[in-house]
Amino acid sequence: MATLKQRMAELIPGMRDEIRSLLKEHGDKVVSEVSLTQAYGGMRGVKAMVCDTSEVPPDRGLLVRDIPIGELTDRLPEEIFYLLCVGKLPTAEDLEDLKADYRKRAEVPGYVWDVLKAMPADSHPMAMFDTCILVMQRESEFVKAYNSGVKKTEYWESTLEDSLNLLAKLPAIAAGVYRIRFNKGDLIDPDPNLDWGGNYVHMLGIDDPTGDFKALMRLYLTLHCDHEGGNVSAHATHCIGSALSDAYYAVSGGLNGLAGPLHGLANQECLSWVLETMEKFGGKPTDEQLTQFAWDTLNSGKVIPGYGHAVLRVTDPRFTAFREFGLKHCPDDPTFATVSKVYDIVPGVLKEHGKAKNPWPNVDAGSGSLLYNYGLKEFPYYTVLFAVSRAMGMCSQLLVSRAWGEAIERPKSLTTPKFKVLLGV
Ligand code: CMX
Repeated sequence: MATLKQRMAELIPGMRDEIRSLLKEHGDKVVSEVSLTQAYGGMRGVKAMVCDTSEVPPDRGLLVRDIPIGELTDRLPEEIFYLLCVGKLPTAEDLEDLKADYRKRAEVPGYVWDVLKAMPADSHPMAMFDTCILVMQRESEFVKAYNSGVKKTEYWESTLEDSLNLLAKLPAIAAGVYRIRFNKGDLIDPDPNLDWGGNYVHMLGIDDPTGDFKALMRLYLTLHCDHEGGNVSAHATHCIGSALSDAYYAVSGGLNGLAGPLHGLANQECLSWVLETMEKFGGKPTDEQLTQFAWDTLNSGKVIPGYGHAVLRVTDPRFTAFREFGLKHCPDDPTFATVSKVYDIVPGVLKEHGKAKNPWPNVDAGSGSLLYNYGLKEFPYYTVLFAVSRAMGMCSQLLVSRAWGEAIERPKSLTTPKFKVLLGV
């Protein structure tokens, strides 16, 4: 832990100076204009927030600290979190240090299991997961530091403590949600010899004779790590954190946004859509059957899950990474083959439909079929996997914002009559 903290401590003064002088010299320059359509349309494209951990150029997809996500697929999640926070991949020594640090912090307080077991049996796994995070808010080191009056310039240190304490526990909590919610038997103890992602797979308890499921999960945890600052979950985390709420409040709040069907829940919806086509047509549908099914979905006023994106305008490189994994490990699996067929057909249908600005698949289009193939069949659980990974992005963004001392968020809203007055109509 000393290492990640030391590296951040070395970087933060320079980062603060850079932002301070940028604001001093250019603070009144205009970086974005807002149209009425944008004000009513989810602020799409308005450049009004900062995120230094990652970026999503529409024609390239996710860059984590300028590195294309496709070049990071062999990395461990620990390396990704380090990269998000520090801007560079860790050395072998730094990596070992972070792994050991996670191990020390991994024990989940007993009351978390009590709360989980007391929740209604039909609770959504995301509601269970978010509740576990929220209930641990009493552990916050930031709150203790804030109440004891530490200086604003030191807020990031206790935020790092909270982030590490929280992230270290997420694999056990997420695995516990799976086992309790889907009646899989007793909780499985962590294996002190395994890394963060490896332990998650171990504690889920899914049979993995070839080790391919573990490889898939490692890929999954890497690919979902972050996606710049304006998506619902990142923005919600950011907004909550700007009030100096601690990481437990901010991350659980952000994950509640991830649980929406237009965001992270799309992976559950997408697999269910794919399985529906297979059930209806007795296996992999033909081109004509799938085209008709896609049109039926659109004509009933629904979206095709896993397709479209608010920022991306090309096939999501994270979808490509999952597709390459499937082509290598399970090309003949019927669900994966149907996902491939959907990829052949749906972009053409969406183009003809003419509404979606991006007819290409996003990250949620293919991941479910792979999980399903390896025996993780409870698809309401899929967004929890997304959440475990995305918590790394949320924590790193919170940490960086707190380190440079961002202001509380407070954009100005207007009533519809006031907008009319403003526009002179
Ligand atoms: N199927 C049908 N219609 C779609 C569509 C899709 N996959 N994607 C966009 N559209 C529609 C929108 O609903 C919108 O219609 P209205 O004008 O009637 O409201 C129109 O096309 C224009 O939308 P857009 O500007 O292209 O897309 P948005 O930025 O508004 O929305 C997103 C982006 C992701 C919410 C949307 O593409 C969508 O609903 N996709 C399906 C759900 C999904 O896969 N979400 C996961 C995204 C990744 C993630 O966050 O995890």
